[in-house]
This record gives sequence, C-alpha cells and structure tokens, in this order.
Amino acid sequence: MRLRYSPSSPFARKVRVAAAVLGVPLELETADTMDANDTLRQQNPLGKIPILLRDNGPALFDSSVIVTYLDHVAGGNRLIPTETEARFATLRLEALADGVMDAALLQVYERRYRPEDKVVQSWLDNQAGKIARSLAELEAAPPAAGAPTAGDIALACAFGYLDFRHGGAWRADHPNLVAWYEAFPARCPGFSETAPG
Ligand SMILES: N[C@@H](CCC(=O)N[C@@H](CS)C(=O)NCC(=O)O)C(=O)O
Repeated sequence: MRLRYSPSSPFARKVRVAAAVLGVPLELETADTMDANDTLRQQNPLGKIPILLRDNGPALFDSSVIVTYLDHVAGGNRLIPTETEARFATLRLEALADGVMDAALLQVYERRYRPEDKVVQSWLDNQAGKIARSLAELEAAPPAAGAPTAGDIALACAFGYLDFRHGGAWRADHPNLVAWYEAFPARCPGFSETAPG
C-alpha cells in the first residue's frame, strides 16, 4: 500500500505512526496539494492528503478512515478498541485532536494564502478559540498513558504540529499535556521518526 503524503502534514503523520504501531508496511509518495497536475486530485476529489492507495479497491481518505482501515486489516481492536465506551472515547479524542489540527492548519493557510492586508484577525481568533477550549478540556483530564490508541496518536500529532508551525506556545499553560506528550515517544513506535520537516 502506498500513502500520498507530505512530511509536514500532521494528518499524514497520524497515518504513518498508526502504520508503524500496527507493523503495516506503507510505501510513501509525496503529493503537492497546490499542483493542479498532481494525480492526488484524481485519487481524492477533495485534493487533500493523506490518501491511501491500495492494490485492490479504491483509494481511501481521510486520515481517520485510513487509520480505521489499517486497524481493521491488522486484526482490529489495536488502535481502536471494540468495547463500546472505550471505542467512542478513542474516536471522540481522535475527532478533538483532528479538530485542533484543522484549526491550526487553517491559521497557517490564512497567513500563507492571503495577502497580509487581507488576513482576517477575527477568523484567526475563532480558530485559536477552538484550540484553546480543546486543550483546556484535555489539560483537566489528560488521556491515560497506556498503549497508544488512534486518539492518542492524533493528539500527539496535533502537539507536534503546534510545535512545528506555532512555536510551541501551547506548552506554557498546559503542564499536564506537556508531561503526557514528552512521555509519548517512548511508548509509540514511529512517532519520533515522523517528526515534521
Ligand atoms: N480531515 C482530513 C484533513 C486533511 C487535510 O486537511 N490535509 C491537508 C494537509 S495537512 C491538505 O491536504 N490540505 C490541502 C487542502 O486543504 O486543499 C484528514 O483527516 O485527512
């Protein structure tokens, strides 16, 4: 299986880490989401990465679908528990972490793709609020430090992206999450190796 990705994409990192934890080999092929001639737009009409190309069957996206697929082909109940409460706690955490990544990415795009005088501060503030409220909830009750779940991997990738693109400002007010994050690489194969760059 082949993953269309970019080294800086936190969503693609989530998939790469999930594959490493599960021991599922993935070939990597970079994609340029801004290149109209890149075949990724045929593989995913949304023009977003990550995309999983399979030998049999259509390309899969988005990252949570791909992680669910990888967990399924690896036997299931590894990154996404089957027990009801544990399953939906994991999926909820993954959705929250994905939302943090979305908001952080939109802040980057606002500055990258708009002329400086057209940047809308209220839009940036709205995205910052999503991140702040999410991290406040998590700081009050950080995830358990067991075997990594899909939610844990997504959250760690969100923190990695906040460090990479937003200067790690989140760390100052979230000591419990920093402690959780600093301990994460030791219990998660593939996390350090996939640091954005
Ligand atoms: N919900 C999607 C989000 C993926 C996403 O936003 N990827 C970014 C790169 S990190 C992208 O492809 N951006 C290009 C675009 O939005 O056109 C997922 O979980 O895979």
